[in-house]
Amino acid sequence: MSEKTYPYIRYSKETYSETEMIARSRSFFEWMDQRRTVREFSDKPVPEEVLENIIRAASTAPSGAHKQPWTFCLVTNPEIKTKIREAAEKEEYDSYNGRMTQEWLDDLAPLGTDWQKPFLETAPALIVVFKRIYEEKNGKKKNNYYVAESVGLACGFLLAAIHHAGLAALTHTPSPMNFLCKVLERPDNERPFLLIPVGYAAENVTVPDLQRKPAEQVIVKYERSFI
Ligand code: IYR
Repeated sequence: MSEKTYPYIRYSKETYSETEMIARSRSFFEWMDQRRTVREFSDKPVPEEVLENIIRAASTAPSGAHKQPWTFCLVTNPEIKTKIREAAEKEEYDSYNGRMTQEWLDDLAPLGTDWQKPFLETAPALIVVFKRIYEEKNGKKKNNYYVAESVGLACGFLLAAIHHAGLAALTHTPSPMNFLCKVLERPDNERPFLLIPVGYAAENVTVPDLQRKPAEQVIVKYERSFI
C-alpha cells in the first residue's frame, strides 16, 4: 500500500428498525418539502455564529479527492452588498433586455423576476460561493476534480442547513458573475458559482404555488426480477 494513504479510523453509525427508517425518511422528506426559495427578505440581522455553522455544515459535503474546492464568502458589510447589488443589476438589466432568449423570458414570466435585485441589500447576509478550479502549491498549479459536482453538493448542504436554522435563501445567479471576483477581490483560481442571500423571510412573503414532480416522474425503478 502507498505510504501516502490516510490512517483509517473506525466509523460507526446508528441504524434504525425498518419501521423507524420509514418514519424518519418520510418526515425528513416532508420537512425538506417545506423549503421554499424566497425573493423578499427581512433586514433583521442573523447571529454570525448561525451563518458560520451553516457554512460549516455545507463544507462537510463530499468532494473529488477530498479537495473541498470551495470558498464561501460571507458578506454582511452594507457597502459591499450595495456594490454587489449595483453590479448585479447592471448585468441583469442587460440580460433581461436583450441577452436572454424570448423562450427563457417566457419560462421566467410565471416567477415574475426582473432585473431589479433589492434582496441583495435587504438580506442581512450574502453567501457568495466560489469554486476553486486549482490550488497553487510551491508555484505549481494542481487542478481540482469534479469541481462543479463538489460545489453543487456543498450548496445543497448549505440550503438544507439554512432551512434547518429556520432561515430562508435564494439561489441567485446573476449572469455573467465575474464582477463578484472583482468586488470581493478573489484570487485567480476562484470562479463564482452561486450568490445566496440568506436571512429571515420577509413578513407576509408569498411564494409561487408551484408543484414538485411526483415520485413516479423522478424515479425510474430497475427491480430484481426473481425469476
Ligand atoms: N439570473 C436571472 C434570471 C433567472 C434565471 C433563472 I433559470 C431563474 O430560475 C431565475 C432567474 C435572475 O436572477 O433574475
